[in-house]
Amino acid sequence: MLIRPIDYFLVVWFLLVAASTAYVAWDQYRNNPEPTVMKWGFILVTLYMGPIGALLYILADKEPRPGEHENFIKPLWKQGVGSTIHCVAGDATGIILAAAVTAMLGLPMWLDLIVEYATGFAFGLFIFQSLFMKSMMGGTYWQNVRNTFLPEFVSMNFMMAGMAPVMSFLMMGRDMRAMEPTELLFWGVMSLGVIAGFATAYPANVWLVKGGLKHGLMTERKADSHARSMSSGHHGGHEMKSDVTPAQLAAVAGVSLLALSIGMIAPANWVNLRLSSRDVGGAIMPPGMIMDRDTPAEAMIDMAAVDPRDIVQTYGLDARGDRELTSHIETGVRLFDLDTSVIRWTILPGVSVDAYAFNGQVPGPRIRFRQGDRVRINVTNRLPESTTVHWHGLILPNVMDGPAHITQEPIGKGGLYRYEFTAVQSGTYLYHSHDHIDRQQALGLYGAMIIDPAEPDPSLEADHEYIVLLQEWLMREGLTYPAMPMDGGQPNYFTINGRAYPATDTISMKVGETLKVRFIGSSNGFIHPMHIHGGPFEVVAIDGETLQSSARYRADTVNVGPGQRYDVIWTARHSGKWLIHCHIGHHTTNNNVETRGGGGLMTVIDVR
Ligand SMILES: [Cu+2]
Repeated sequence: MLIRPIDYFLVVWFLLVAASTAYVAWDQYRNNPEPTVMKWGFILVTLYMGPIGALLYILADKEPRPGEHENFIKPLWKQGVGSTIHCVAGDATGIILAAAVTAMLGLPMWLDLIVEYATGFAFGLFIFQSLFMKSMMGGTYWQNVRNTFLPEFVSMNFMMAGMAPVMSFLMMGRDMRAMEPTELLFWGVMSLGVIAGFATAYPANVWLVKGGLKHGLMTERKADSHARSMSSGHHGGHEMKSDVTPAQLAAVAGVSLLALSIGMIAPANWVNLRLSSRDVGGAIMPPGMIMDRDTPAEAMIDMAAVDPRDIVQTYGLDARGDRELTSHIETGVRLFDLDTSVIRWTILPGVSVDAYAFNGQVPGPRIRFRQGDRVRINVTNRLPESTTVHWHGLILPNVMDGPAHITQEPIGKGGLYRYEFTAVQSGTYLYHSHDHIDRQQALGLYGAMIIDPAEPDPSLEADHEYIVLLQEWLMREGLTYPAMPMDGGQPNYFTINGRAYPATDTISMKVGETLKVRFIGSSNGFIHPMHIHGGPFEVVAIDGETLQSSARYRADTVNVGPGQRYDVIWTARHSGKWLIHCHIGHHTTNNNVETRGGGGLMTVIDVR
């Protein structure tokens, strides 16, 4: 599935690659008078470099008019292209094959690079230089290995000096799908890496050809091929006589080694090359996240985008969260069913987030039962990762409490856990994920749990009741990341009951009526000073605990921190539109935009 703009670009790029490669292959075999090894060199390099490979072929090697190839390829820059093509065809093939294999094996990046260098060098030296060129160079295979070792070493070093940083920075960059050979992005990075490697290896190849240490381009005509009549642009024949001194060669080889070291080692200053595709492959990180050389894989996985490919259902504005969950009684136990899955959830017209959801809704369904009830909740996990559920604030047996690895083994993908307890308290509570809580609750795994008192208390009742479940979201470039108080994790959308203003509910009531608002701190890392316009309310319960009448107090703002609950009773004193909203201005915007007077954590009480 195409999930980022780069994916569309890559589809176009690889169509161009296919067309370019087909053209070069067709033209080489139909028209171009040169040895088979060079035909294959250009075909392979065009496979890696696409239109750029085709461009080099046409400008430097394709016979412009019959009989002109010999003269056409003579300029040194073209000979340099031929020599580099030859090097890249062998080296890059080895590097790309090794990269695909090491990624599948899950080797750390630093080891990948070493294996890739060794494989690339081996492919270039033992196959492309020594084996394929043997017939042209004369001599035995091992003589060829000896003769081509140093030129190949220099060329390979410069090529890897260009290719390695491209791979390190992009594979371990924001979009680590680049580490997975099953992703188009991986092959895109390989393409770009080969282009960079070609550019860094080219100057050295020009020098090697000029010095007679490497072959450039050659002409070989079918009619006289049995006579092995060949001509190389720079030298009269394939017998190369080098005028390079040992000191010159040593100096160039030394610098190539330096370039190689920098290309291989320098990126380790910025990216964590100890990680493998198995650790972080496929993760897409939020823009602005600090990722340095010691950022652990777990930190990256924690903050990574929800993979849109995991979404099982998409919901529009007609779907609501916090719907009361139906239950049935079985042998005296009240049974509820919860399941977790990845959904796409609409928070505003035209704005959808990718969420982790209980029962396909954000917030999860409202679980309501009575003090004294025996309750069993079956939780089935359909997330791509493990989870658990914690019943926040409840007095219950330890094994029913939910913290992963502390009171229970996490519920694996497809697994089920039965939570069962007797409700001894009453009031406003919440339930939420307690496995990878930093990530899962911030992506929507929470819901209200309302326990009605065994003995109704009229002083806690009002004409209307409204539950406010708070959450922050981070949505950028069509991907949803768990919002957290971290660099790169700061939220840009805010919801009450899964909707941002102006898509939030409007509460309708009449002058003189009372409204009980249950504020629930279902938010994961942010405190919201929740304020109601039109005069103070009375705080009647905190964290599910009913306040004695002497302890109740009047206020117009309560700081709702993560996990906290405030039950307040507000009286409609005058008609009009009165706001419930968070008093942090940024939390009443949608992606920093105010629509119809605000956004985010705002809802209207319409009093008539
Ligand atoms: Cu707020």
